[in-house]
Amino acid sequence: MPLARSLSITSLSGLEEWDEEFDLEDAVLFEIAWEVANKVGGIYTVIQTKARLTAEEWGENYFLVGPYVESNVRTQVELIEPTNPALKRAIDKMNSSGCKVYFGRWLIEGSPYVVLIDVAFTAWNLDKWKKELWDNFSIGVPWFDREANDAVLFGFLTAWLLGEYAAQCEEPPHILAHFHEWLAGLGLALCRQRQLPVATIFTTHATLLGRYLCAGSVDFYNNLADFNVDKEAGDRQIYHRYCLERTAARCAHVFTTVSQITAVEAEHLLKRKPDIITPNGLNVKKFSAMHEFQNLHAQSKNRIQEFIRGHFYGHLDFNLDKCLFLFIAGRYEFSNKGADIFLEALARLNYLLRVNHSDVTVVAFFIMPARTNNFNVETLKGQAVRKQLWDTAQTVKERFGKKLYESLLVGQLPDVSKMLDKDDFTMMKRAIFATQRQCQPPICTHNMLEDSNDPILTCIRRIGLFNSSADRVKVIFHPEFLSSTSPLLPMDYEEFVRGCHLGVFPSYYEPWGYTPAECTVMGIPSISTNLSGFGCFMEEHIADPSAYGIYILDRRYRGVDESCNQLTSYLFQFCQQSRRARIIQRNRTERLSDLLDWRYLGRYYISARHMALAKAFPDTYFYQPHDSETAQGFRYPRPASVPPSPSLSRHSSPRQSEAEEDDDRYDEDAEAEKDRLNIRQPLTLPSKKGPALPYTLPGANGEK
Ligand code: G6P
Ligand code: 1S3
Repeated sequence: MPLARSLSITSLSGLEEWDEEFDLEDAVLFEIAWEVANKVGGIYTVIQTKARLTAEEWGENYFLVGPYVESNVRTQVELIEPTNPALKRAIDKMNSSGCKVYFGRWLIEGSPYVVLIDVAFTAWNLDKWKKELWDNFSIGVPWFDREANDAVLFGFLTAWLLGEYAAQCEEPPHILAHFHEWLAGLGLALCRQRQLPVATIFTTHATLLGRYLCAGSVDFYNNLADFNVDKEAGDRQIYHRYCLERTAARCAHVFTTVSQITAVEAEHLLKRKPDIITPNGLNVKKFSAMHEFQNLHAQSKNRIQEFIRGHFYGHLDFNLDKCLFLFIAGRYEFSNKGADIFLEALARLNYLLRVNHSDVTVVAFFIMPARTNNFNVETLKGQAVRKQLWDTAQTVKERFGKKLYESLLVGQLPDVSKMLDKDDFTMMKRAIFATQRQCQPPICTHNMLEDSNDPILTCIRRIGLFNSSADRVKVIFHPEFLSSTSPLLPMDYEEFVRGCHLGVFPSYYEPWGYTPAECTVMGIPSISTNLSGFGCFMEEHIADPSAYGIYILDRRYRGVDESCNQLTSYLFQFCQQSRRARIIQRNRTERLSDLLDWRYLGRYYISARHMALAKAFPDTYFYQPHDSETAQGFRYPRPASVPPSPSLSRHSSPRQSEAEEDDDRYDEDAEAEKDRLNIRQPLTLPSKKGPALPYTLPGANGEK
């Protein structure tokens, strides 16, 4: 009996309702990626956060396919018997033919089913499959490229799984397979070459060549149309990987990417214009109390302040209450992720704060994993010294309290001069002496394996930001992802972000950029760029992004030095805001969460799937192309509390007079309600037929 399923996405604070009637019949969805239950980078976040919505839509007919990695399975997956009879037969057949394929539930929101394939177990097939790859696609994969070898194994195994599943179905099946990134792309090409009854989608989250070219000294965006792609890929020894990626993009029924800017890049580098843009969403957590996220900020900030007390022991000559925490985090690609211009801007900010005699201190964290051999002694010692001071204070407090209590018991006011004795003073003096330090507080929390060549450390040596007393900008490089079990900074990433004041992501190459999106849904302002998918998306949907704490740096039309100056000025402006202004701004930032929720953005994935089914099975499915004339994108108006005058637009982020400084008692609810009402004004909404215009690229040359 065919199942009739369709999805209705309901209104999110002013964003339009969307109802797409599309009978999925008996279709089955496989979503295939190397990062299924296997965290490597951003694709894991896409799949993991989207799972709940996709599982709601597809129910029992949704299967994620990824590699079997024992350590991940032990902590994230409950292995069970396959639920779908045809899939069970397919898996049994593969397992009896020398494969190791597992079935389970991924223990994340939505608890989707996962099929996990042990690629190493089938490595005995590698040479045979490489020959087949050469014979059919003329792609030769060198023996030394381990990642590409894994891609070959994973590709052949996923195509085998889909083919076997199709063979085990009693009725001709309608299979939809969504492949992510080049590592999974070969499975798609094989499905097409073997003419399997599979509708295919390929999503690229970054092009291989784009990432490599940007990391070098190439003027990427001005030369996009002119690159000799084969030569460039060959020069970088990634020609075989590039061929796998390009083949998947060319063969897919529907080709998608995560942003408009990457769509242009894909068109030039992969030679196919994406059919639809599928921006990345998040699972937005809504609190019952409106300002709970503000309380969480205060709690997490306290924990970061504790760490700072230890890290800067002996040099705590700045006011922690006037200290702002900035951070950059992500894959360690020094210039692609903009760590280079962030450092340069910090040096300029340091100068500006000094000459303006600012009482603000900035601590900038760099959270980017590099090769290390553990924490360094000086950093660990800092936390130990802090702990010792705390323990000393507690001991003295207890002794003091006891004497006070005993004095009150006998009806006497205590003689304050006798409350502390010689031993107490000795203990306190010893604790103070322990805070003496001969060196500056460390920049790096770990022992780096390549200390002398490390790009962040080399740059810090050049610009001279050494955490000295005179510096208003301090730098801490934590070359490892954060963890709540760390002995140094025991916080997970989410807690850390909540406790910071501003995320700084001045990327040069960033197809989407989850880091600023994560900041937004936690109500933390961020800086991104108009070369990142996220930055462009926000620019398009918000009338005055900076009023909402979304600062978008111009890296497209300005030179590096100019962008750096702009970044410095954003940072300096941010440092000049009062506490009250920061609180108002955080409220506004958090209000944008709905825009980044999968409940809103998931529709683009839904459209891509419908498009692919209609292309592969035209007799069963019909997809109505969107009316590009009437569809309009949603746009958040500027907040009601921001004056519309252009003369004030420079300071569209809320600023207060000196008199209001530090006064965080104000009517947050009234402020929030005013802005919310403004957001609910009648807007030009996207067509109910499908996604808003900017995400459908008319005239795409998808092949069937
Ligand atoms: C939140 C808390 C306030 C606190 C403020 C600090 O809004 O609810 O109680 O004063 O954070 O803000 P700041 O930007 O100075 O960290
Ligand atoms: C890529 O991961 P990255 O950090 O290497 O995919 C992410 C998910 O689509 C995307 O957010 C990011 O910009 C890309 O670069």
